Amino acid sequence: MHTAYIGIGTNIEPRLWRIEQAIDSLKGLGTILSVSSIYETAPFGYTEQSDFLNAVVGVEVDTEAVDLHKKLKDLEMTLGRNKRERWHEREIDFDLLIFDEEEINSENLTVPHPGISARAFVLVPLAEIAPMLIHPSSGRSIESLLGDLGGDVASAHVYSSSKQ
Ligand code: PH2
Ligand code: MG
Ligand code: MG
Repeated sequence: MHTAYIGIGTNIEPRLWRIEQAIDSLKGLGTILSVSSIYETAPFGYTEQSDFLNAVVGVEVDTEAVDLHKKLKDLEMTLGRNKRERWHEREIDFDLLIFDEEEINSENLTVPHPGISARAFVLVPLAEIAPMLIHPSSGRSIESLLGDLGGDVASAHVYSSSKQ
């Protein structure tokens, strides 16, 4: 068995419905271990777009990371994701953030996800459910990475409790 943390994001209405549907769809991949609250977050990167809803889910799966990544891409299509430019608005986005202690650097997949330590929209929900988790490539806890972000953390606030 493997433990994976998956980031979810959407900034196309109906956002709450989309993110709840996305969280629900992860039940088909394995056992849900933890679900963060849903956060409303300012757009990171390309800022001329609507605010996102983001959450992070911990799951126990019996598939390898590459297969899980493929399943997440398939789920994005099932949930109605349309192709758009990188960084731009999206109906739903799943990101494989962390998979056990694995470090993967292939053409199609980088694990841990390279954006984790710079992004409040990932670290805030991840720290809610797994503050002591060690980020494999840096060897630092999620809580301490979040501490480095300082003021950016204000760009993520709880929008809805997703505890189910
Ligand atoms: N996803 C992006 C780009 N920017 N900003 C926020 N707040 N949340 C996201 O999920 C997000 C983003 C690319 O995947
Ligand atoms: Mg993403
Ligand atoms: Mg993605």
